[in-house]
Amino acid sequence: MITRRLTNWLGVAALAVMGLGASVTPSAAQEWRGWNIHPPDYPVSRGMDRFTELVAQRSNNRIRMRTYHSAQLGQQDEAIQQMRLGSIDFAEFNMSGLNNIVPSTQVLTLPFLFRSVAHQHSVVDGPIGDTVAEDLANAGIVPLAWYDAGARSMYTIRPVRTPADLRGMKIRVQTSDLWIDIIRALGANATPLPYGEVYTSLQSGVIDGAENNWPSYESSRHFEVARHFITTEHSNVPEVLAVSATRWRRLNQADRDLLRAAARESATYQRQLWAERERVSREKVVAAGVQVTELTDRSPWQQLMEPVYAKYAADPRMADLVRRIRETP
Ligand code: GTR
Repeated sequence: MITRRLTNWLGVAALAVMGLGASVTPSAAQEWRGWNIHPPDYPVSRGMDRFTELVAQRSNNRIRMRTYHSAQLGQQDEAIQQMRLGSIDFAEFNMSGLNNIVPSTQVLTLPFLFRSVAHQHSVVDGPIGDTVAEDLANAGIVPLAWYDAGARSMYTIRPVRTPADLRGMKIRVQTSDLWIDIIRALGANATPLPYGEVYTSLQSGVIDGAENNWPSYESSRHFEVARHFITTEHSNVPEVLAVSATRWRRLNQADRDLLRAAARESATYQRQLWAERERVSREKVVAAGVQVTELTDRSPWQQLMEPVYAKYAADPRMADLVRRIRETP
């Protein structure tokens, strides 16, 4: 990589010396590198592709971006660090991986908080979303638009019908203290692991289950190894399409507006794709023989979350955000 970059630079320098540089200089050296954890056909990936196409078109190819799908640039924790350092230029992140770095993201992760997709959209697209976005920007990650990630549910290698069935099970979580506490409050043991290690960890018995939305459960093929899914829908944690503060600082206002508008349009598209993909993924895994337990009464699960709220929504700023979310129509 370094060698190739050096060659590009040397090539550009040589052409410039020869007086031919003007038309070639900006391109290769300025391609933005984007991180994405999902495979190319996933709604997030297609949303990101739409974003980069719109930016290329509207900037007449002045801003050229390339998204590396399928975690080609590493797992989430590394990508977050690289974004903050400016070695990744843009990315799409779930809030969970940011919980330990930017506390206000915890509010959007809290269990059983959003009443519906529409409620979540009013929260993230409004002043509360802007507050969290500002905190993220101060941490080096500048959000441009909120993407959907649906409701997360539990899936396990043995059937689970009540929280008591989870007792003693090892459940994978993302790197987030809040997630560790959620799983503990349910009586299970939380095991933080990168997404890319969940499949083999289920297979080898390192963990007994994990939790995610239908599209991730299906596209990661976790359903092949954890055959029991219960619709706990315990968290509707959203995701953001963001650029690194390093890049953002160098943009003028017109380019910032261009990027924001393209990101918002891509989010509208991603949200449409999301709703459809949730249905299709569910159908696919059911057809593949997954046992689905449809949970109608979530109150026993919800009651167990009291200590989580006591810990994470105690701070006055957090308590205020939670109150405002509840009051958002
Ligand atoms: C997915 C989400 C990813 C990542 C993953 C995980 O649903 O889109 O960003 O958070 O879950 O569980 O690691």
